[in-house]
Amino acid sequence: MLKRRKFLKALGLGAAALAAGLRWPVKASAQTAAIPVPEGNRLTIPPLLEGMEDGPEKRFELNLQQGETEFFSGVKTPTLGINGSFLGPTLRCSRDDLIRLQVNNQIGEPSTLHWHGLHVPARSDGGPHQTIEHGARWEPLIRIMQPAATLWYHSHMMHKTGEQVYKGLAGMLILDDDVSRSLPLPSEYGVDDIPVIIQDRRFNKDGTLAYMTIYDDMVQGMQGDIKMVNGVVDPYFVPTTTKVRLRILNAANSRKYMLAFSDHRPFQVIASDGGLLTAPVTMDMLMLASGERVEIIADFSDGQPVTLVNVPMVSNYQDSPGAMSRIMRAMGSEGFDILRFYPAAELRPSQAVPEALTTIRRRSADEAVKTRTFRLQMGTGSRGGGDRGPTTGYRNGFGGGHGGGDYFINGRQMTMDFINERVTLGDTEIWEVFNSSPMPHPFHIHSGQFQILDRDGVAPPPHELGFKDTVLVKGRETVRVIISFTDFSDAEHPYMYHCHMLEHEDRGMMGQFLVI
Ligand SMILES: [Cu+2]
Repeated sequence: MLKRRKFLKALGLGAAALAAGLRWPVKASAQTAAIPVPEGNRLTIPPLLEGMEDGPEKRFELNLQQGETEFFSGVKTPTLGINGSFLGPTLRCSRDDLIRLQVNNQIGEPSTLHWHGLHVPARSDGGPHQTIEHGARWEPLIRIMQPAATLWYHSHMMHKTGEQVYKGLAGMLILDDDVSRSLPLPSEYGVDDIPVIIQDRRFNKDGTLAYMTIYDDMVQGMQGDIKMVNGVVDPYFVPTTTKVRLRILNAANSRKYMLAFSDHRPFQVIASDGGLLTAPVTMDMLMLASGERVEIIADFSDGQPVTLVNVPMVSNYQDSPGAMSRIMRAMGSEGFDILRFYPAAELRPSQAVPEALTTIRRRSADEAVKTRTFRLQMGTGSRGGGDRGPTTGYRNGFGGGHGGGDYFINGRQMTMDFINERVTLGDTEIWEVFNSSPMPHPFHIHSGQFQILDRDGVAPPPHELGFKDTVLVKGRETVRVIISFTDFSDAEHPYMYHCHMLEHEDRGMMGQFLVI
């Protein structure tokens, strides 16, 4: 039996913290009132895999496997993992490295492994066309050609990405370079340089993971009541240094997180998806959508316990009959704890965060030779009509409105045999992404990193001025990004672009492009 009490406790803690005005209630013990007793489960750090030197190559052995994971003590949940039962090791390598990734599939069904954010030839990208059958091995050889960054890897199996990632096929990929190594940033993995992989899950009463069991899952993607970091439910971390670098990855299937510390303490954002920003940006709240990463420096020098929380947001979506209004009004409205910090009694002093981090040349719109437009569409029912497609609405039993259950880009759903766009090698282009639906969609482009030009004509905020591979496009918003297709020509293997809410991707909100 699942320990229901534990579930409720995990939720109750969040509610309590928020009721107290986003302040973590310090727990007093009988002996020393000042020292709080850690509650919950110690955060586990994914093992670090730096590759086996093999001549000019570094070899990484990655086994996709089935397993069982004890998210709750005494309850075994069937899961998938890479070299383990749930999630995978953190892969770490450097610019100019030649890495050989030996991926073996033992999960009992076909899968793929995509290197999210990595600038690689399309045939090595691990997208839906690089299927690895059960029992087979896939072995791309990749030259690292980009700056230091926090990237990740995950299943990208056609129609099954959501389910396979949900079960555990994901992990972090860290790139270093001379710039990142020269900076006095916290960089001791697992000590003051911490992967924070945020996900949420829902469980059945028998302890199995619940996937796509209610109507809302299809509309807003999978969202769970149980929040976890690095696969640990109700986690805490004990900082031993005054500053800690958190490499935060939103690896949730669809949930967006509005991140903040429970006492509103500021933090410094030092990197976005594609690597370091030019300078740290001080913030106290930050939105991270599925697929996005951010590196922040958190300061624990006051020795006080504090919690990384999700801040509840109040929706201004119109209150009207129908599922879309209900879902939109509820979306993001729940506050909860993500990761609690209990600083050690003695903290080793960290160096000050440098005022300058790296150099980034901002591109201007007039460098682009072409603008492509992408219209993100949620299927509507037969009441809607228009360009929303034939497979939605009443006929599928999902009613009308925007929540038809199928998703489109420019009126098409992704099919494996249709190339949507053809790009000329060497070109710089503007991709203008318009979200015709009320729901925000994180838009991800494979092949490399881009820069955000503007949102509805307005320049992005400072923490979005660096390189990105995933950008949140809010309801009815138009986001323009500028991207160069510099290196890999291939007339046969396409790259993908898609919504990173994985259930939207699996249900059609994806397309393919060739670079020729
Ligand atoms: Cu979407």
